[in-house]
Amino acid sequence: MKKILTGLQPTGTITLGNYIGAIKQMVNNQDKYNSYLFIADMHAITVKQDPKTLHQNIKNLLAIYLACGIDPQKNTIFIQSENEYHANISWFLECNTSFGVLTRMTQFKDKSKKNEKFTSGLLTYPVLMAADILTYDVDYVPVGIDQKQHVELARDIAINFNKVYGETFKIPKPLITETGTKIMDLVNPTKKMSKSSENQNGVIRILDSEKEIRNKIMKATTDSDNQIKFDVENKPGISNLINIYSALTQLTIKEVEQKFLNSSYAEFKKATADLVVNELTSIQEKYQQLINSKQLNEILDNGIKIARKEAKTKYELMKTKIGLGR
Ligand code: ATP
Ligand code: LTN
Repeated sequence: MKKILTGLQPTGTITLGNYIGAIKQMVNNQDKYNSYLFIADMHAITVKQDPKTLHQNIKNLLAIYLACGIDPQKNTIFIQSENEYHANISWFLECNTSFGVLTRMTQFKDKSKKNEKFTSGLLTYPVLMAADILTYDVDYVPVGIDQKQHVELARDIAINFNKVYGETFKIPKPLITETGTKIMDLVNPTKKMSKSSENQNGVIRILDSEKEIRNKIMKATTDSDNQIKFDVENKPGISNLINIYSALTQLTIKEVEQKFLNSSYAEFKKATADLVVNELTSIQEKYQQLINSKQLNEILDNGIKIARKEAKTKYELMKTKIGLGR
C-alpha cells in the first residue's frame, strides 16, 4: 500500500484553508493509503510561541484532526517532538543541503522579512520538513500549494542523498487538490488565508461560531460586476468563494459557475455560508465531545510507537551510510 504523510503546525486554531488544503485531503485518502498525520510542533517554534498556548494548541489540533474525520484506526497519528529521530535526521540532511537553496525558499523570504530577528530555525525549517517526509519513505505528501516548494526541496534532498550515499530514500511527490488548493483571505483575496493573519475578518477558523462564519462570508470582498465567474486575476474574491464552494461540494469550478449562473452575489454568498456552516458545525460538535477524552493520549501513544520504530531504522541506516558512530 502506498504511503501518505502530512503535518500541520499547532500555531493557532486552524483555518478553512488548512482544512481544505491539507486535512480534508487526508480524510479523503485514508482508505486508499497507509496514512501518517502528525502535529508539527517543532516547526511551530521557528517563530516565537508562548509555551502555555503552544501546549494547549497541540492538544486542540489533535482533537480537530479527529473531529474532521481522521480515523485513528487508519492513520498513524503522532507529535513530531516526541520522535527525536526527526531532529537527528534533519541534521544529517542539513549537512547535505546548500545554504543558498534555503535562502531562496519563498516562505523563508516572506517570514524573515516580517521579523528582522528571525531564527536560524526559520531558515532550516524546510530541511526538518524533508526529514519528516523522507524518514517514512512516503509516496505522496498532501499539502496546500504554498508548501509545494518545500516538498519539491525534500525530493531534491532525497535524490542528492541517494546519489552521494547510495539508495536511502524513496522520492516523494506533493499531492495537491485540483481546486481550492489555496484559499485566500476573505478581506484581501490576493493574500493567503493564514492562521497567523492579523485581520480576523479575513479568516474562517474551524471553531468559529455560525454567526461569525456568516458575517465573514457575507462581508467578503468582491468586485462590482455581478457575475459569478472564475477569474482569479480580475475577480479574486468571487473566485475564492467559488473555490471554497467547489472544494466542499466536489463540484468542478464550471459546475459551480453553472449552478449560480443567474444568482446575485448575495445569494451566492449565502449559499457558500450555508455550506461552510453545515460542514463546520458537525466538526465542532465532534470536537466538543473529544477535547477532554482519554482517547487522545491513547492515540498518541500508539502512533509514536510506530513512528519511532520506523524512524530509528532510517536513522541507523543513514548513520551507517554517512560513516558516523563506532
Ligand atoms: P501560519 O499562518 O502559522 O504560517 P498556515 O495557516 O499557513 O499557518 P500551516 O500550518 O503552515 O498553516 O499549514 C498547514 C497546511 O495547510 C499546509 O499543508 C498548507 O499548505 C495548508 N494551507 C495553509 N493555508 C492554506 C490555504 N490558505 N489554502 C489551502 N491550504 C492551506
Ligand atoms: N511545513 C508545513 C508543516 C509540515 C509538513 C511536514 C507538511 C511540517 N512537516 C511534512 C507536510 C509534510 C506547514 O507549515 N504547513
